[in-house]
Amino acid sequence: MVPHNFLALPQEQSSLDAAQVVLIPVPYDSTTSFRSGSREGPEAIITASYGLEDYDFELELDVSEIGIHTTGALEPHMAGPGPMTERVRDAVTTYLDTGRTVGLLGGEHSITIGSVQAHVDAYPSLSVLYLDAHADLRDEYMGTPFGHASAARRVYECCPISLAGVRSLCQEEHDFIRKNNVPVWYWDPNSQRSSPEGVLDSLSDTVYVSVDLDVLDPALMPAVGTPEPGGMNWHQLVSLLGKLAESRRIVGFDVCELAPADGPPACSYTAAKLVYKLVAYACGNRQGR
Ligand SMILES: [Mn+2]
Repeated sequence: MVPHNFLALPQEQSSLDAAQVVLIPVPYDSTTSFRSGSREGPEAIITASYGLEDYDFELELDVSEIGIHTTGALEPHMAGPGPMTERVRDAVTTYLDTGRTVGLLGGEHSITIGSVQAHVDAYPSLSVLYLDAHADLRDEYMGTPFGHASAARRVYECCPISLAGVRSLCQEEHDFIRKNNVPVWYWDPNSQRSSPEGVLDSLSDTVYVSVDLDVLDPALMPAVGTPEPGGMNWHQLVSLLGKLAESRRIVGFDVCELAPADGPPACSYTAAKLVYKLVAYACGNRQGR
């Protein structure tokens, strides 16, 4: 029988004792506005990961040797997004306290809030690289301040945040960015408004990476709740993360918003590969690379 965990690893590489990285599946999509379905994301990522090669050709590293423990799925809190944020924060804190690197498998993007809160407690100098087609800077949306459209705004309140890949904004968000000088790399290849260097330079040495898969172009990643045309391609995303890992320590991450029913199976595989890359960039250095 195939072990049911990320990369289908044997016990020697997937037990908590053996693992440097803990992945927490968070099948939650209560506040998604346009299309739901990201509650199916974590399971699709884990299943797709069975087909990944353990060896990473780019990094010349066997990612399975890092040791990856996949926890049981975090149960959605039915009292609403506020209590759910607390639940995520508590779960992440539990594993940070054991010295592990924690990654979340989403689930909608609101799960980032509790995870970043937990990481700020553990790493007071944390900053966040937030990759998303949308700015997610609304103070509240549809009656809650803890929804997916406000995730970056709540993060901004607890540590410095830099956005990349943004190509859709409301007026309130655009004003907020200008007023507060939030570093943003707008995804508009013809624009002189911003650059990747500006965004990377603005980050502290200890970085949490949050990925909304809609940062990718919908031709590559249609399986998201709010697809937005004209996004990054795979190599642009991965090389940005690679550049980040060269100069900063990635201490935690999440990959959110995969709604597998909205796209072909390749999307789940792409999401799984991104998780795998983040595991490698976060912990690969400690393997003596
Ligand atoms: Mn988002």
